[in-house]
Amino acid sequence: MDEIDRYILEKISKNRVSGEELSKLLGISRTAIWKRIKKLESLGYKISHDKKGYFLEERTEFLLPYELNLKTQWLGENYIFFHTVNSTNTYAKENNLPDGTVILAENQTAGRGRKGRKWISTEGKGLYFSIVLKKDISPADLLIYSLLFPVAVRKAIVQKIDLPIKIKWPNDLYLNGKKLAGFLIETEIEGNTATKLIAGIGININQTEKDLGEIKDIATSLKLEYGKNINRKELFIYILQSIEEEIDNLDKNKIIKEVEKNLLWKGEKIKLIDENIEGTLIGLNELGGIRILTDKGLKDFYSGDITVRRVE
Ligand code: BT5
Repeated sequence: MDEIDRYILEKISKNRVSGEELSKLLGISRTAIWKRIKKLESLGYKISHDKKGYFLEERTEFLLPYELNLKTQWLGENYIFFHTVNSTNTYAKENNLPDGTVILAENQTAGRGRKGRKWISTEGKGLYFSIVLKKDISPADLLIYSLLFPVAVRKAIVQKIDLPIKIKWPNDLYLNGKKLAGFLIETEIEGNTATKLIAGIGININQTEKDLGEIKDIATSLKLEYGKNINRKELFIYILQSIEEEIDNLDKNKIIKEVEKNLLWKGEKIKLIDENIEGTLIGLNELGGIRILTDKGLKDFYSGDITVRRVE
């Protein structure tokens, strides 16, 4: 989208304007105008055309940079939009991007979960994005950073829509027993310190059961639970604000408290698949690890790769 596209959009959003008039105003051919209209349509703008000319009926649903009025200071100052990409995390990994970069895609062809698992992205229905942080993060703070993202995303959503969203340690969001959002935290380590952190965030927003397909029994969306379509642009702007705020005022104890307060399966019997441990989920310890009461006593776990499963 360049200045000419934006000029056309501006014109046809107020009045119906003919191709001839646009062509005169811009000093380009009518064919060039037509091509640009087609391009705008491919970006999701709904444009009608009759004898009198073109008219913008509806703006695009897609989160194009031009459509977003971000309220953040530094997060998303560099904002990269894709209609389709393999994975926003892979893009962030393979490119040297400045601190605070946000990459968003409407569709991912190879969305990733943890440990080679897949993340399913339905075009235009969710929020799939990655955040690049370029700062030195000590090993002790890494867990806090990975808890920060679900805490901030949860906060932003519940402030807009009152829903009982829970945090499944270390970093999934659950709603009414199903997965609403997943987080993939990847780091580049030098020596003992992380120098680059990529937080990949996938949130189901307007998916129907049909959109979720094979995962409909384990996954849900805000629309499915709330019963209404959600304005993704507004919510995304709010989520970035919430994440920026949480990073700017990084408070380890507050983050741990927030997770503890909204912890999924707290007090219930759970299983750590990888560790082959079963016990009662007590809560979080002062470092952000989870505390489990097993038959051998209290045990704490820290690794972000642990998968918690409830024992039925
Ligand atoms: C995650 O992994 O939950 C991390 C997901 C991170 C996705 C974002 S999207 C933007 C960025 N770019 C990427 O390529 N990834 C990040 P994990 O905890 O391993 O969970 C993966 C499991 O969640 C899968 O095996 C499925 O069972 C389930 N799943 C897949 N897609 C889902 C969806 N859309 N909603 C809910 N559950 C899903």
